[in-house]
Formats: sequence, structure tokens, C-alpha cells
Amino acid sequence: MMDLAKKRVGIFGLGITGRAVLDYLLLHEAHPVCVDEVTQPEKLRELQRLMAEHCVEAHLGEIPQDALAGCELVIVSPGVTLDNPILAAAREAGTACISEIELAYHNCRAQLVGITGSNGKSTTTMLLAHLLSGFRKAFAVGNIGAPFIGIVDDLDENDVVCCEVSSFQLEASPDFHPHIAVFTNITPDHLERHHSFANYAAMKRSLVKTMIEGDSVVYNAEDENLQPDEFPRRPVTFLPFSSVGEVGPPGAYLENGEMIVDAGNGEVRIARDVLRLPGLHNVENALAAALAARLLGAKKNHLEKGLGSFEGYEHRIEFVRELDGVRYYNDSKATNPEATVTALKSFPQAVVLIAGGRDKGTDLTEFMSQAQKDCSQIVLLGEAAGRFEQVLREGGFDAITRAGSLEKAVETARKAAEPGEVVLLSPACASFDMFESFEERGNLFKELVQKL
Ligand code: UMA
Ligand code: ADP
Repeated sequence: MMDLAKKRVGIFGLGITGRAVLDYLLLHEAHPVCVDEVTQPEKLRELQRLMAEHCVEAHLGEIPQDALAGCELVIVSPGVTLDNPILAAAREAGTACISEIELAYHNCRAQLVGITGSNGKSTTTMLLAHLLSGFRKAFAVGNIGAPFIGIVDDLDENDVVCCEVSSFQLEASPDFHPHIAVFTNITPDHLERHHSFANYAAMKRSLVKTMIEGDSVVYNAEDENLQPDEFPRRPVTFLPFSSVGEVGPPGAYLENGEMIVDAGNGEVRIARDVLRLPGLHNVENALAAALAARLLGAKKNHLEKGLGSFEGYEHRIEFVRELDGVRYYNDSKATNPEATVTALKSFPQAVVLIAGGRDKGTDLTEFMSQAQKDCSQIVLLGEAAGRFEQVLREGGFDAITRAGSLEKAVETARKAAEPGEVVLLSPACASFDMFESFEERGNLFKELVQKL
């Protein structure tokens, strides 16, 4: 446990993470120093109000270089890079700068599962907590949007924390130690932050760096970047999962319509059909979650009941409505091309795709060939529209329309879609060029579709 009482502790970033940290620090009688480089006037006013409400020292907007001087510790929000000059000044002065999940870890009494990967993290995290909730107290937290620090005081030794961990959070988490680590897959994402795919993949795999004997790593056997030799060397048990062919034991795989799960404590077989979630990717998420749940004591009936009652999660290939024989789906959380490719593969029907947003500069080859197979029309919007259009046209796909807003995109998609087709918002890009978050983008899409 970290005793923070009376200590001067910096908070860098006052979004979801920073605000949860602020509540925690105030409860633990620390002296917070809040920093946020907010630029929008409206957001600045909101933060000024928040800071005044809490009567805490705050630096907002233009930040003096020494704003964090005298802090014993700084909690860095995931969106802030460690080379930020103000943070760099604090680090040079010897101040430890750590993530919010690191702070929570140091104060956590419960068993901890860390779930990471490029796609499927949130679904796997929610599903695991759901599977465990049949027989243990389990919490889904982390990058999913619910900061770990917000629940840490309520935990005891018998509880399980299922924490979705991002590569951004791992950059400032030197001691974070999960008892079980789950890796869904690694494909290029966030290259603008990590500079190369190799750095990004290594950052993800660093989740195991503190693990010890008795700990377990659940990984996707089909992913070349997740083979045991690629990980930092630790004395842990590796448990593969595969939707393609037999692995293990221990391991979990799909064979003849059955999910076969063996975590080293007996084989359990569950029909694939119990899963309500669409697509083979969700079988992978289910295999990963089931292995981790077995390690934590789940019996066959817990898995069967849990897998059969999990309805999925908002903004992930979420069915919105059917209109004139066209089914509309919201996949706003698909913020990289691989996620969109996966979503396209989940539909046997032709798809009118709405894509684009803030470009992450990722390779579009697979996206282009999948789109050619599955899309009758693509409506492009946002900053990425130009590059996407160029790649698609170079690949010979010409059924493209540009839209200046999501409203226009939905209107265009409606006109283009034939009965029996699907309209899918699956942007393959971040939302920040036009929206505050992928949730705001998805919610607006659903609202627009409901109004059609
Ligand atoms: N800020 C600065 N300077 C900077 C960057 C940001 O002052 O250089 C300030 C902004 O003005 C803003 C605040 O910091 O007020 C925002 O902090 P943040 O960007 O860290 O965002 P949070 O609201 O704290 O949300 C973060 C995660 N955001 C990012 O990683 C960018 C959320 O993941 C996460 O759900 C939340 O913590 C709770 O853990 C979002 C995400 O896109 C959904 N994650 C990426 C992904 O999933 O691929 C990693
Ligand atoms: P994350 O938290 O890693 O972004 P989510 O579970 O929120 O992942 O899913 C986001 C999108 O990624 C989904 O809507 C789907 O299109 C795609 N996806 C989900 N699971 C997988 C998987 N196992 N492999 C590939 N793509 C996936």
C-alpha cells in the first residue's frame, strides 16, 4: 500500500483517468497538483469549475515548465506521452511518473488479470468478468473506460479484477503485476505514438515482465507476435488458444463446433452455438476468457451459462435497427483497419461501410482486399478519407462516396443500401478528428439511424 497522506502528488491530464485519480487522492488526504494542457475554451471553463469545486492547485492551458516541481509522485494519464516537456522536467528532477493502473496495483488486495491486445480487449475483459460473476466477485476495469483506481478501495483478497490494459498505460507501469495475462492478438495500431510496430508489440508484451512462477499467460497461438519465445523470459505457464486447430493441453481451441477448454485442470467442452456474439473473432475472445476463467476456478456450468448469456458490448458490432430490409450495425469501437476487417468478415451479406476518421497511418492492404470482397459501397469521412480513397481506387474499388459529416454519411448509406444488405459504421480510424470519443461517434450514429 502507498501512503499518500499529506504528500504533493501531480495529476497530468484531467480526463476520465485524471478525475478518478483526483477523487482517490482527495479521499486519501494527499495534496493534488492538477495539470491539463486543455486548448478548447469550453473545456477549459469546465475544468476551471471542477478545480474550483475541489479547491485544488491547478495549472490549465498554458502550463509553466516547473508546474510539477516539488511533487513526490506524478500520475500520468494514458494520452500524455512521457517525453512531454513538463513531465520530462519532473522526471529529470527525480520524480516518479507512473500510470493510474500502476497506482491502483500498488494498493490492490485482489487477484489481478491483465487483458491486452490490439483488438478484442474490451470484449474479453467484459466476458471474463461476466463468466466469473457466476461464482466470484469480479470487476471489469481499465482502458475499457472505468479506471481501476475507482474501485481499488472496495476490493478484498477473494475478488478478481479484470483490467483491460493499453500500450499507453504500460509505458508508465514498471511494477504492475497481473497473476494472469491475456493477449488477444497484436496487429499494427498506435504507430504514431510508438513509432514502430516492433516498439508497440514489445510494449504490449511487457505486461508479463513482472510475472513470477505460478502465474499464467493466455495467448493467441495463431499470432506470430505472441509466440512464447517473443515474450520477456519469465517462469510462467503459457496457455495457447486457437480458433483454427488443436492446441495444448493446456490450451483452448475450436473443433467440430465445440470449444474445448483445458487449463491444466480437466477438459471442458462447450458447443460454439451457445455464444450469442457473431463471428469467429468472438470465438477467440470466448476461448481466451474461458481459459482465464478456468484458471480462476470456473466449472463447466459457469462457462456454459456465462457464454450463453453474454450479450456483447455497446459499440462493438452492435445491432441498431432494421429498416426497409437493411440491418444497421454500430461498430464505432473499430478504431484500426484489422477491427474493421474482422467486422466485415462477420457478415455473410454485402455491406455498405461507413469508414474514416483520424488516420493512424496503418497499412490498408488487407482492409482494401476485404472491402473489395464484402462491400457494395463505401462512404468515407474525416481526415483519413483522402488516403483511404486513394488506396481503395488503386486497388480497383470505385464504389466510393465522400461525406462531410456523419449525418450525410448515414443519409448516403441509406440510399445506397439494397434490401438484404447491411449498413455498418466501422471506421478503422480513431474518432478524435470529429468527436470526443468513439462512444460519442457511436451514439450519434445510433441516434441518426433511429431517426431515419
Ligand atoms: N492531455 C494533456 N496533454 C496531453 C494529452 C492529454 O494535458 O499531451 C489532457 C487532455 O486535455 C484531456 C486529458 O489529458 O483533458 C485526457 O487524458 P487521456 O487522453 O489520457 O484520456 P482519458 O479521458 O483519461 O481516457 C483514458 C484512455 N485514453 C487514451 O488512452 C487516449 C481511455 O482509452 C480509457 O478508456 C480511459 O483512460 C480509462 O482508462 C481510450 C482509448 O482510445 C478509449 N484508448 C486507446 C485504445 O483503446 O486503443 C489506447
Ligand atoms: P478493443 O478493446 O481491443 O478495442 P473490442 O472488444 O472493443 O476491442 O472490439 C473492438 C472491435 O474489434 C470489434 O467491434 C470488432 O470489430 C473487433 N474485434 C473484436 N474482437 C476481435 C478479435 N479477437 N480479433 C480481431 N478483431 C476483433
